[in-house]
Amino acid sequence: MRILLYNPDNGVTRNFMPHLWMFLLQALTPPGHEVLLIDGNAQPMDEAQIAQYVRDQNIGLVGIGAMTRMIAKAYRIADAIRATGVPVVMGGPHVTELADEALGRDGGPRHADAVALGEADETWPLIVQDAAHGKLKDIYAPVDAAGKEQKPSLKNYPVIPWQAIDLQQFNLLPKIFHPLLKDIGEGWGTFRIVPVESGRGCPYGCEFCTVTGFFGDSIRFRTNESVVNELLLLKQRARSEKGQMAVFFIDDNFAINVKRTKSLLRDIIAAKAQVHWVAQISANLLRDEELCDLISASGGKWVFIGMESIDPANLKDVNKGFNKPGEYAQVLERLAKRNVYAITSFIFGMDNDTTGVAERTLAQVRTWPPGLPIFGLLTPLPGTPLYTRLDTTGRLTRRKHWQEFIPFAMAHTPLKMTIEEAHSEVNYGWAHAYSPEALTQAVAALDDQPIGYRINIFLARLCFRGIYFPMLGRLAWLKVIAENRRTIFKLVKEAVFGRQSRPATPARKTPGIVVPDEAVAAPKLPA
Ligand code: B12
Ligand code: SF4
Repeated sequence: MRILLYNPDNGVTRNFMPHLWMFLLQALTPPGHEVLLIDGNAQPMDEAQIAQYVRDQNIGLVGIGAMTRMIAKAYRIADAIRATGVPVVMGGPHVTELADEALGRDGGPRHADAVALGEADETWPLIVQDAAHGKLKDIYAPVDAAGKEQKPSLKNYPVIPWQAIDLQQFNLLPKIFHPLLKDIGEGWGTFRIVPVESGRGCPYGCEFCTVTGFFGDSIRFRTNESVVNELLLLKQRARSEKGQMAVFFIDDNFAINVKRTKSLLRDIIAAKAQVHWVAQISANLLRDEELCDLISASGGKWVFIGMESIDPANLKDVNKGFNKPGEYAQVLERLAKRNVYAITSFIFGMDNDTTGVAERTLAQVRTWPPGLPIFGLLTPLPGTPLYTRLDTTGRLTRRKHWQEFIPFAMAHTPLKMTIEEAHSEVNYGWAHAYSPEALTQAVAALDDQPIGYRINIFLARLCFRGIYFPMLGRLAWLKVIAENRRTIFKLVKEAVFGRQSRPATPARKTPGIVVPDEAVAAPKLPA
């Protein structure tokens, strides 16, 4: 049987990284079947195109995975595929929480023939077998013989055959530049960011987060050996195609067990398996100096930190009181000293937020070492304690917000602001952190760093801008390039001719966030 695994596009950004579930299920598919992968973020397709593809390729089963924000698109695609007579199985966090919605048992239309609840590592082979015999069941749950929920162990994690997988759709560099770039340095013909998991689960139970409910509070790890071998395989692949490979450790909290993380990082160093990597780590775990040393020595370049708010009352409200805003600066300094920087994530629209929260947050961020700040709105995802709290207190304004997904739009009313005010705050954050002036400052503030590093930061900022300001299509990119032409010209000149006179190393100030009176007018929030 030919199986298609499909991930719907998010409609805002192109894919910077493929989704792990597709490769994992491909690796777990029993022999005798062929698995094709399409990530809609890299290969956008509408309903008619996907239906045609399924017919042309003689596909016998389609698997679709989606987060809540992509679920409406996922359902439309599923409907189009089912109309061709090919069965669809859906999985992932959204349908796990709302299986009845996907199966049409809530009074709405049916979108899936079957739903895989929770982690599907052990149920997927059974699903494939049942589909091959035309006997798909409605629901597949990860349970043991006694019907008790069973979380898969990661001790026998499958080998994902990275050396053989077609990754063309995930090259972040345009193909036409391959011949030109492949001979530069160690080779830059391709650049890919690949997701790797070293463990699952997070016991912290933040109120807005799906993870504790979905993966459980039992933490499970792969063996160090299996992770190290995967990194070696990725390095080998990058070398063989004269390109670069970076890794995103997608664990929810990569250092949740600090002892084990240190041991993994030591093994990576010992095996010379270092690649540049990024991981999510909560701020409280980054107090450990030795951990930070090992992060840097093992190739760690960026750490994603869910700071959420600079207001302890907000953090307490969402059960994230272990975050201590008073220590954020210290944590970031500790990383920056080792040339590791942070993607700092903030949520606006929390219950104690009032207007001006974006500027108050930026005022703090400006005092920190450079990083990539990102801003979102408190979103009640189905199945989370936050959803239940807002629903039971009658505060949801769009109970099924995912049915007409709007990026960066609230689905409930915050306590101390209006919805519109919360939207303006998030808009203010992005506009002031990613304006051309802000990007110029970001580059200037790193004047003491090598040119390659500054180009890197500039490109990262351009890409991150696209999380909020849609940058799909060439025209949008051309516009951004034109707006930032001065900084681009400066960097290119320096890369080609070298730096003319090196300024005395400036005291590091936080780049990239322009104070209000210098800032460009904030663009309008997308409707
Ligand atoms: C990596 C990641 C990202 C990446 C996504 C890109 C990528 N290429 O992976 C980035 C950093 C960009 C990202 C962004 C966001 N993310 Co995110 N992300 C994750 C993270 C940490 C890991 C995902 C992963 O690969 N997990 C490992 C794999 C193996 O697990 P899995 O995907 O769940 O797959 C298993 C099962 O679900 C199932 N399964 C999944 N799909 C399918 C399909 C079929 C057919 C079957 C049978 C089974 C199946 O089988 C798999 C194996 O067991 C998860 C948390 C987590 N631990 O999963 C959050 C998570 C998925 N993200 C989440 C959210 C909310 C977001 C954002 C909306 C955050 C924001 N406010 O901006 C954005 C939206 C991004 C966008 N523009 O679309 C939520 C989603 C909750 C929900 N109900 O939708 C999660 C669960 C985290 C959370 N805090 O709750 N994210
Ligand atoms: S620390 Fe992160 S992964 Fe863990 S529950 Fe909180 S938000 Fe979710």
